[in-house]
Amino acid sequence: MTSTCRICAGTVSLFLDLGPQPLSDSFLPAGGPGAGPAPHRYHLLVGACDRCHMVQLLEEVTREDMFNDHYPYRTGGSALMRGHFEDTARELLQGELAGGRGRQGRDPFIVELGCNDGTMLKVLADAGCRHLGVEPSTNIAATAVALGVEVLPAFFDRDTAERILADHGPADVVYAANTVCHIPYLPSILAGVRTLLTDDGVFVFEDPYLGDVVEKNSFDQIYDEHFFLFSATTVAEAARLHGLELVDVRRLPVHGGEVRYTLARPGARPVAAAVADLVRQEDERGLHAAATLTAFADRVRQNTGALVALLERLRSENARVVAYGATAKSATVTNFCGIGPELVTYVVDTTPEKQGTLTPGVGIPVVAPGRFHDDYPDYALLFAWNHADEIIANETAFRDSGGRWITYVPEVGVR
Ligand code: DWN
Ligand code: SAH
Ligand code: ZN
Repeated sequence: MTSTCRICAGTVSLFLDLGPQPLSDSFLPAGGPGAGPAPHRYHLLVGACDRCHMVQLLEEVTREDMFNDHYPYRTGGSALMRGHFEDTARELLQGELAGGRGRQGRDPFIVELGCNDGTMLKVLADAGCRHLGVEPSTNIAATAVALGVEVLPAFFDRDTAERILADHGPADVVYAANTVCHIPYLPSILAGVRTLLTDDGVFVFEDPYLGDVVEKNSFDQIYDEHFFLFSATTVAEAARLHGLELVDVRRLPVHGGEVRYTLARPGARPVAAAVADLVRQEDERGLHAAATLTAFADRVRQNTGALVALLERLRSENARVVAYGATAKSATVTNFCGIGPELVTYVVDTTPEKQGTLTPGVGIPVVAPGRFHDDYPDYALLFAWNHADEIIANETAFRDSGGRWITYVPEVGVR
């Protein structure tokens, strides 16, 4: 099975079939008319381009079906991510957005794509920095606005960039976290960035790193919203094909391992040695070799098989098993493995919008942490494995009561 590459029009060949899936963030109310878990809607097929090597989905979900007036994810739901974005904002304020000589006295301007609840831009707004968030999920955008962040409720693309340029002038920085990989029409984003950036401006974005996903077997980073899985090799090529240059990369520990990419106009910035270093590392480990991706797909099937076997054994022993973190990622795991309420009684989540709903597809009830605290189960399957340190530190009484965490990244284990 193949599709056409969104970056270079080469042929994308399938290497991993994760089956029919619901939209990963389509939580539906547990009661009332039309209630029930969101049905399967698309086929989660993962492939790589034979020409530019970009890893991408073969089937796209319409953007308005994913990002709308009831998008449930809030960046600020994790202390780790709040800290990460506060650090990012401060680093930008001291670096690219510092006024004065480097900017020839201009009043610096930053545009954030997918600003979500404003966690990052609030720091810049409080510092008096000229900014604009672009956020199509209007319910979450309203939270950012309430914090004093300026938001354009729209999908960023080439046309939106023209509007922003006309209304605000050019941007010194376009920044995006966990957003660029969500956008199948990436060439339009890169065209928009070329429209919007000053001559020496930068496009900085961070997304889950293919290198970490393969190494840690974190296959649940793949779902409808994550259309691309980037590497230094493929981002460098995408930039080159679409009139920009990859000038820096930095690995980040958040969300199980990401890379922050910096793009600029060709020749406008020196290219950091880190770019060639990471590309060389990817070459040396054969990250884009067909054999590597096939071996990854084999490991996904093995590990998911081991997870289902463990949950079935625990059920046969009458152990009480729940899950923790109603993540978008977990839609991939539960629907691929067929893990429903018969194996996992409920899933705990702190997000008010998710509580009282059923998880997409398999329909596991989402409950507030109180239910967990009132009557600790025997096991909790950690869907929010990327927040393990924070969650386990906050839930020490669960372990003290004899409870155990089940993890499946990088391997299935009980701790
Ligand atoms: O890329 C994306 C990332 C940034 O966020 C989006 N496409 C969608 C979303 O993905 P996710 O849902 O897999 O993200 P998280 O950050 O792994 O979600 C954590 C979930 O766990 C949230 O629903 C909040 C919840 N949580 C909790 O209940 N207790 C989180 C923490 C830290 C906690 O202590
Ligand atoms: N930046 C935040 C949110 C990531 S979730 C963080 O890292 O936590 C992805 C966000 O991208 C959602 O809020 C979604 O509404 C937004 N998004 C999706 N397509 C977009 C587009 N074309 N332009 C701007 N934002 C977009
Ligand atoms: Zn390609």
